[in-house]
Amino acid sequence: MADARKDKMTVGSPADGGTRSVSVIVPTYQEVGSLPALIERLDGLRQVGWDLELIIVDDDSRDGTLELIEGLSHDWIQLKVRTEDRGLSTAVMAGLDDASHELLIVMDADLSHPPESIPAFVQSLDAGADFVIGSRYVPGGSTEDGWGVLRWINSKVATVMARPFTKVKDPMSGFLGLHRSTWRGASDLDPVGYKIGLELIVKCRCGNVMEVPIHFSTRRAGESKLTLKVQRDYLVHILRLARWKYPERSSFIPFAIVGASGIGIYAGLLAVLGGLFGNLLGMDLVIVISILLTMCWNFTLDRKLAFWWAKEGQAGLQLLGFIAICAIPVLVNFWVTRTFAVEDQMATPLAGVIGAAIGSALGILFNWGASRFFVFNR
Ligand SMILES: Nc1nc2c(ncn2[C@@H]2O[C@H](COP(=O)(O)OP(=O)(O)O)[C@@H](O)[C@H]2O)c(=O)[nH]1
Ligand SMILES: [Mg+2]
Repeated sequence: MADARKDKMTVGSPADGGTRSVSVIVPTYQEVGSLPALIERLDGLRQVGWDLELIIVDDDSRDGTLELIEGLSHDWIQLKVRTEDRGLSTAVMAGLDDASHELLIVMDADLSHPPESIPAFVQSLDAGADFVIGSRYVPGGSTEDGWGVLRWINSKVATVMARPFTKVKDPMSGFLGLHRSTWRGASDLDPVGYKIGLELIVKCRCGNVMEVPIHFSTRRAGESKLTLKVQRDYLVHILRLARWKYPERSSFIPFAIVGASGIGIYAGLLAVLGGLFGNLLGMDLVIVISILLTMCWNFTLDRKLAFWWAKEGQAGLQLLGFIAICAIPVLVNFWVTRTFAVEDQMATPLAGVIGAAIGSALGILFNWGASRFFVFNR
C-alpha cells in the first residue's frame, strides 16, 4: 500500500498547463483483477488535465475483462479482444497501430508500472528522446522486495545479452514511451517473444533513448506469464536482432566455429575410417572420403547457422557450389595430410588436424566470402 501511495503522490498536470494527448496501450491476458485499479489511477491523470485514451489489447482472456470494460462504458477506453493472433509483442503492435494520439505509452496491466510516471515520460519525449523506458536500474529507480534470486539473475543475464543492441540500463522493461512518428518509422518488425521494447529500440533505430526511474511494484492480482518458453523465445529474439543489426559478424562467427568443428570431425573420421578401412582402401581414398564427409558436415551447419537466409534454397546445387569453392583449401588439406601421414608416417588424425588447420586458415576468409556471394547469395 505504501508503494501505491508513493506513486500517486508524483502525479503531475501537463507541463504547459494545457491539455496533452497520450495513448496508453496495455496488453492483457487474464488481468481482470488489476484493471479497476489501473483504470482508476489513469483516470487520476485525466482529472489533472491529461487527454488520455486507454487501449486494452486482450487475448481473449474470458475472465470478465470484456464485461468489466463494457460495464464501465468509458468513452476514453477502447477494448480490443483478439481471438486469432496471440502473444504479448503482437498485442502491443496492434495497440500501437490503433492509437490516435501523437505520444504513445505502453505499460503492463498488473500495476508493476506506476501510471503516475507517465508525465515524466512525456517530459522526456518533449526534451528530445526518441524512446523512453521506465527503468528500475537508474538512480531513483527500484524494485519492490520479494524478487527471488533466480528472477533477479534471469533479468541481469537477459540485460547483458541485450548490450550489443542498446546501452540502456533496463532494456527488459515493458514500460515504454515513444512518438508516433518513431513507431511509423519501424522497419522489419519481427515480434518474436516478450521484449517488444528491445525490438522497437533496434528496429526504429532509436538514437536517443532516455530512462525514467520507476519503482517496479510486485503484482497484487493475477499471475505472471513469464515461462520457460519466454526465455527460449528471448534467445531466438537476440539471435534475430544480431542477424538484422550485424549481418556480417553474425554470419562469419558461426562460419568460423563450424570450420573449427570440422577439423575435429575430420580428425575423427581419419582415425575411424583409417583404422577400419585403411588397408582395404588405401590412405588416399580414406583422406578423400573423410574430406567429403567433413564438407557435408560443414555445409549442413553453415547453411543453417552462417547462411541462414538461404536455407530454403536448393540444397543439392548449393552443396556442389560449396564443394567447388572449397576446392583450393581442400587440395592443400589433402596434400598436407597425405604428406605427413603417408610419407612422414605421422599418426593420421594428427596429420589431418595439421592439414585441415592449414587448409582452413588459407580458406576461411575466401570460403566465407565466396560462399556468401556465389552459393548462398542473398
Ligand atoms: N495480449 C496479451 N497480453 C499478454 C500476453 N502475455 C502477457 N501479457 C500481458 O503483458 C503484461 C506483462 O506480463 P506479465 O505476466 O506481468 O509479465 P512479467 O511482468 O514479466 O511477469 C501483462 O499486462 C500481461 O497481461 C499475451 O499473450 N497477450
Ligand atoms: Mg508483470
